[in-house]
Amino acid sequence: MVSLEVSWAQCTPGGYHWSMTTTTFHVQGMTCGHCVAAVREEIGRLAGVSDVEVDLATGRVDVTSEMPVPRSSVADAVDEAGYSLTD
Ligand SMILES: [Cu+2]
Repeated sequence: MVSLEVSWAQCTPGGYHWSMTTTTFHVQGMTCGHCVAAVREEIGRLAGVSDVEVDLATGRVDVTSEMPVPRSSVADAVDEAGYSLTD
């Protein structure tokens, strides 16, 4: 009975973050804050994406989403913003 209660407790969606996933991409060509804003905006439009973190210095882009975002979708979004993925 105790183990049943424990497993039930673990299945209760007490937090939302547990189902979120973060995928890292690298974008080349960004040179300033406007570039960062453009990339963030385009990737942010993708279905399921809840947050986009961009590091201008390294070109690193961390995409937080409910489901893993297809690389092709991110590549298209980045391309739409005028840049491209490097890895
Ligand atoms: Cu720029």
